[in-house]
Amino acid sequence: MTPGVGFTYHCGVIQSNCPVLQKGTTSMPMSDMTQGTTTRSGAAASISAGIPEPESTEKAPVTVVQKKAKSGTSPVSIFLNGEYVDSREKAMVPLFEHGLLYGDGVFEGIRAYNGRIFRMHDHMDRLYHSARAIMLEIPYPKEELGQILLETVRRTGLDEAYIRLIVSRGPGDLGIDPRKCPKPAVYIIASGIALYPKEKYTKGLRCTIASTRRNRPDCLNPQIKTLNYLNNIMAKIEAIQSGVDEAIMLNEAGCVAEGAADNIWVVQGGVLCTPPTHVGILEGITRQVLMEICEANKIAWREKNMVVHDLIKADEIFLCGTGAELIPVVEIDGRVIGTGRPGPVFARMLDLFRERTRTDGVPIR
Ligand code: PXG
Repeated sequence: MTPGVGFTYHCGVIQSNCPVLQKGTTSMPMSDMTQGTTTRSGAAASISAGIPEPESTEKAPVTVVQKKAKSGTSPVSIFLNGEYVDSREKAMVPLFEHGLLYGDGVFEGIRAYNGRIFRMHDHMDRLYHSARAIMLEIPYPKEELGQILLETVRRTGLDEAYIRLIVSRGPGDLGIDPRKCPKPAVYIIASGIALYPKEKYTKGLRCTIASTRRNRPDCLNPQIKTLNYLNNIMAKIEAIQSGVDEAIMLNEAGCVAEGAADNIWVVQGGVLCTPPTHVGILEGITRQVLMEICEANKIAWREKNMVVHDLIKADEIFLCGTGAELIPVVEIDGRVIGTGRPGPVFARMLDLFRERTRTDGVPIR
């Protein structure tokens, strides 16, 4: 273990928070499970019996809206491996699909703002790089897949949308051998998105440090955006079981890596710090956009190796990702971060980010 970045830096509550070490939390009436995740006592629902529902998707996200829809009730458009489908019910994938059987595939989560696909080329590049890493040949040239993506979103009629682009190994035999899958499959879903509830953006998230460590790059490199999200989901389950909103993950050496599905930024004395890629994180596109915003606005930033104590000492912390956008963190394992309220650096970065999303991107129509 790297000297100075081991468990000794940990704030000491991980083990007690670890759901897999807890006993007696395996059953809960369904009525209690709908209480949400706002209190520690109310969140001890069993994983096997069902994870408490996220808070209502009826609450609007923070983004400026034009034609926007809520997840579940929103128009949906699907590209199902060659044909366009306009309902969830009609969109079926084969049971022998290796994306389902083994998580063998890659994906992107993309957003459209104001009638434009935000950072579309970055997402396409990352998708093709991920596919190359797992030796999966995407059955379309990048330009053509981009056109299919745009057409799928166009068909929703939405100006603000969430897009899931999936390329899987495709149908094959039982058994992991990818050679048994003759044709990779492409699926695209364009619809609305359920974000964190609105008040989380103004009040901030309560987080836990997950005892589940981020995948080691020499086991499954977090830079590859694969369909295999169980590492992250295990961390998310820990957050749910601890009654908080989100999990922060460390790498195997105890360095701060990222959120369960977001990158992390830590404000230290006015400088924005984020872990470097080699710690073992997804090289997030929102993270990249924030670096560009810092450069353009002469805001001090750096990539920095951090441990849990750096989080506890931080002036501000926030997470960023395509789904969550920018969201503040105000508590970690019971420790108040900064003032306990979203800070001025977060507010400024959110403003600058929103400004970019209004104008940046590939037009849908
Ligand atoms: N780290 C991880 C592990 C992610 O999964 C990010 C960082 C942020 O990357 P982008 O490129 O989006 O800035 C992600 C991506 C969801 C969901 O439903 C979120 C992601 C992926 C899949 C689903 O919230 N985040």
